[in-house]
Amino acid sequence: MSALPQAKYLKDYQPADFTIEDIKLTFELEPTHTRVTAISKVKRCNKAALDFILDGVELNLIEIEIDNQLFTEFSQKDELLIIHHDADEYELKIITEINPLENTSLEGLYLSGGAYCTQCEAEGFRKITFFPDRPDVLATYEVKVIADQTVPYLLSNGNKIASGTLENGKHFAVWQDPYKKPCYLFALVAGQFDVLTDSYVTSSGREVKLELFVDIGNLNKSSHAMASLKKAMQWDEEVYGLEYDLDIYMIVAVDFFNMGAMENKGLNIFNSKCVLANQETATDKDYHMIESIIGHEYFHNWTGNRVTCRDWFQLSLKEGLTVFRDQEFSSDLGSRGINRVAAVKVMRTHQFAEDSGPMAHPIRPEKVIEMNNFYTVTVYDKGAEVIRMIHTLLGKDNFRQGIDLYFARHDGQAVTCDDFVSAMSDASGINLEQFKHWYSQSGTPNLVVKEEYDSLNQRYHLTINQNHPATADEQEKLNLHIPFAIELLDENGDLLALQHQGKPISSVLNLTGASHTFIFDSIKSAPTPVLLVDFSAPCTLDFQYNDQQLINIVRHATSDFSRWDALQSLFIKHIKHAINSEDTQEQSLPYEILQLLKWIVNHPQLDKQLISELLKLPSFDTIASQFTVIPVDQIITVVQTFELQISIALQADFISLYRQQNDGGQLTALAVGQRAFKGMCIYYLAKTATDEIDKILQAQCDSDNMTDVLAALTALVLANHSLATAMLAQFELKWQRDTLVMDKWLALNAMLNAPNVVEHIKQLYQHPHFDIANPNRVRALVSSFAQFNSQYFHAVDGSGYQLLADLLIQLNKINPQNASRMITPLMSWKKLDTTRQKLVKKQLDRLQQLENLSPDLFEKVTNALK
Ligand code: B3K
Ligand code: ZN
Repeated sequence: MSALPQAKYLKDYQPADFTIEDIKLTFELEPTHTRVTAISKVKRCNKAALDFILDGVELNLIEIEIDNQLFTEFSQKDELLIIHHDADEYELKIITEINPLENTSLEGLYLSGGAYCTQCEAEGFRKITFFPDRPDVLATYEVKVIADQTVPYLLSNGNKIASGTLENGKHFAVWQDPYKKPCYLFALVAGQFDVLTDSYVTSSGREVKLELFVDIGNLNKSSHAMASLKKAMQWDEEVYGLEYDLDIYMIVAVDFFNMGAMENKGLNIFNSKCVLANQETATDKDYHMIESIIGHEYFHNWTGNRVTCRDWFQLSLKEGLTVFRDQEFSSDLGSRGINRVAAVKVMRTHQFAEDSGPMAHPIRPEKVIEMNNFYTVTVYDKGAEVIRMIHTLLGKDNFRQGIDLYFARHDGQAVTCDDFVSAMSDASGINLEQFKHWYSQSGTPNLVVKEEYDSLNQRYHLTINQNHPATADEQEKLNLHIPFAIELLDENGDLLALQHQGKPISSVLNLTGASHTFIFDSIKSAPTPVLLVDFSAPCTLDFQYNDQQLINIVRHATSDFSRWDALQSLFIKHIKHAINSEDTQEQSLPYEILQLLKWIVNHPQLDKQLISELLKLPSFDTIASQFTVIPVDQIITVVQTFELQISIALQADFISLYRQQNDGGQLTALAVGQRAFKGMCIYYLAKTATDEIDKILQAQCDSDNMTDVLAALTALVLANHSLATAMLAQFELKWQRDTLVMDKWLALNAMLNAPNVVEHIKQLYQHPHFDIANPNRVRALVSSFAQFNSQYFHAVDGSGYQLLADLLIQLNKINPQNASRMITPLMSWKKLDTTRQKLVKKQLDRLQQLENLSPDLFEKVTNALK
């Protein structure tokens, strides 16, 4: 048996012994035997170091030369090439051969639907050539790509400096990237595409060529991505004074891709799902997602590429910061409240679960087996929350000065999270020493808040305690510096001034100790506190709100986020109450809440998209996170009961309001809001079928707007409506040739609320559209099932868990990275009841016993079973 995968530790970081400052690469592209010639300038950095050690995986080594002489003084061990050579500087030439066609891991150089493409982050460059594959080795690259003329576009990073034809029907292009970069930002693409070209003039007046490469025939779906790119370029100039730095910016959309997109310098590679959109084929959510990912990858040009990570433990340096930047970009362009709601949902649904499960890790992990396992909601989304807290503590202007200082100090370097925090505190003069524990400590702090109103002195006291539950990776925790934003409302919902002893108090309270009492003067009657406004810190909150206080917040709070948050608390409070109570009378939503919902849906001023968010009950996972043992069946029953109640109580409102919406298929914020609102109405309407409602549903299924069609189909599927099967068949017939739309169809099938859904999914493995080697297909079908079909995923015969494990066993061989991401729904098994625990454990045991279990799955399964 091969040795078990080994962990690497942050504490063991050492600077590189040798560096490569310049590399010339030549690729002679052939599907099964691509020849890669790498000529590097090697320099010894550590005089005491003996050998130059390079990484290489699945490479066929052909020849090595040093300073133009054949070189044989090397050895190979595991996945390392060891060069025994005394000189301090030399030219190293390595020729290797690789097989893109057989590369199903989608890491390194592979073929995606006939096009060559690369993915090197985190450690994929070692599948292309031998190299010190670590982010602190920064080099300039010159890349020559040679291929048959049947492959017209030959692309790599930087600017094209030469191209031409060769003998034997071949041609070539040479690219030069003047900016030093780590090898994870290397990219090569070669294939046949349609190209959308455009240009952008930067604030200093330089013209940048923009090129978007899509599969032949897809130009009619490319304009939104291009428009988004230009908006992102402008936003970064306006908000951070950051301009693009090369003469050309290219984006390529490919079908086979492990994640959303990749920020390779000057040549972003995108999952086609995150680029292609038109009104017929993409939903408003897709449009929003595309804009935000295009922005995200563009923003990496500075936060990630110009300043990169010293080592992979520092991943949040670039990812947390860039997610924060893309969230702000979306909020500036669209609705701040809605964007905040979306970000907080990710935190509460996924990040809190990760932090309380077997893979808990700080945003700067200390121990890693497979780096690809750490592109997590913790590193990305909690990382962004940590940056947001710095923004809150420093204020907008200081934050901008901190960013300026960060670039002034570190442009062109590979640095650490500590370097970032130092720039922030040096620029602002604000001490962030205690705050830094957010980087090293995992887990979700729990804040217990108590109030006391002293009517005699008209004083209000708020006592906040911070508690830190132990996590799988760490028992002992430190107190954190927590920015705790509040508002106080009077009984009419008016905002009260915050003051103590005649001085105003900032609405952001600084909690640093285990417990602190804050005192507010001149409060004339017991107020309603709005706590953790805008989710000012990634914490859970315990406060004994009564319904009236929460209703007051929903009706009056200044922040849309806080209104939504209060309504979520109200729902959760009553869901928990219903689950814990024996009395069936208690298992329904109280009349006051139904009245509140009626008031909301009929509100003339509230943004329609916000209304549709407000009306949604919390997700299964959000509710589950409230329990130590997840009452799966009860959650499902109570949610169904409440939704049915809402749909009956508001049926007439939903029908008449539905009929009033007239979005005309536009893309304006107003029209997007109207479609979201209609979607919410029919979601509830589908639960109480009448002839009139059926007609509405049928008509919306026939719409030529994908947002509408998908909303109608989702409503039918989740309500187990008699029209569901026929409408899904109609959809399939219409869209069978559109790959991305067919993924939506797969996902809908996986969500069918029907006892035979597992068998149905197995049959769909044979569908001509399904391809187990394509992550989009696999996730559309199986992850949608695990995430959105809680009832059947958690079926007590274990069939849901087995379906997922069977798939993971296959994916372990084909694409370990994808397998490892898809195992998430099995990870938190210890929170299930004992019957279900046994069923999941059986599947985890099966995985653990696999021969050739990939390091990716090994790390997850081992932790899960600990
Ligand atoms: N940096 C890439 C993610 C790479 C994932 C490697 N498994 C995309 C992004 O965050 O922008
Ligand atoms: Zn990123």
